[in-house]
Amino acid sequence: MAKTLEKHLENVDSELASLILKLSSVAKVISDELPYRRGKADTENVFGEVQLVADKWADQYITNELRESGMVKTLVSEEQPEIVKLNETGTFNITLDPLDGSSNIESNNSVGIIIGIYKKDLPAQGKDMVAAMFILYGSVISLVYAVPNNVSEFINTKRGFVLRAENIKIPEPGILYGVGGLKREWLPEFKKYIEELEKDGQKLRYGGSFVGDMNQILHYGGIFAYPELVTKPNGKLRLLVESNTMAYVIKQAGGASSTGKGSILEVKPESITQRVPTYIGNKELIEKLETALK
Ligand code: AHM
Ligand code: MG
Repeated sequence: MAKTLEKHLENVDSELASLILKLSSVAKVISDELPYRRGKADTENVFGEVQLVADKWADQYITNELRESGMVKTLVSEEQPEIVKLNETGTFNITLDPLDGSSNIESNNSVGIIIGIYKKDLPAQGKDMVAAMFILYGSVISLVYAVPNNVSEFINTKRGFVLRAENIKIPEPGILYGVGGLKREWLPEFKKYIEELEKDGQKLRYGGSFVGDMNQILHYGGIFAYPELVTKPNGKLRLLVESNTMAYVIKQAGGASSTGKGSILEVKPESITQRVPTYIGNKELIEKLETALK
């Protein structure tokens, strides 16, 4: 019988294991609540995006659960303008996208939760993360967690989260690409790079949910990008709560990330709301991309 998440976590530091388990139960509650929280809230987040009832509720729910757990010192969330102080004696600092891809709720495509786990004070560099995880609400609920050089995936069953794969490595060669942003706003050299991938037989798959789109890259290989755009030189995705976390997961699976000018994980954050052009995938494709953008 497949190992449960609890059993699997016996291999990691016990405090980290407790935090991941806590987040796994939080994720199930959120999935149970989503059918009832699909409307628009009358507020915007710090990025000027209209919040959904689900975004706000998930953010508050996770924040409260983490506060009560006592394990977390501070939290940076996509839905909150400042660093949130939770517990002075907590071991971890967390970055959170409480409901990524929430514009997919209307059409019932995938959404998820993205969590970066640090011991250093935030904002820190992505390379300082001690672990990362994401939960994907797809045809099943899956949970992926990454610690140095090891990425494991679990699916939610009647027995709770059970192991689907461990020591996951991004397949070589990758077969997919997924790119956000208006195509007419891509830089000409990036357009050319994508045309070359197409010539090599790579197939387009873009779902509009970072967590879902990255999970495809983890399983099939390829490259995901929310690139530099003519009108938005830093693209859309947020360094702390989105790009770093997925860049960390893919790195532990043998892949790489880039802002176009070096690894995302090396960027020194200037603010908690900073955005970065985001390119994540197979190492070879990231190297090719950096050459193409030079
Ligand atoms: P969100 O966290 O508010 O949902 O925004 C981030 C999302 C990502 O999931 C996805 O990669 C991107 O925005 C999609 O943007 P677009 O609608 O421009 O394709
Ligand atoms: Mg997001």
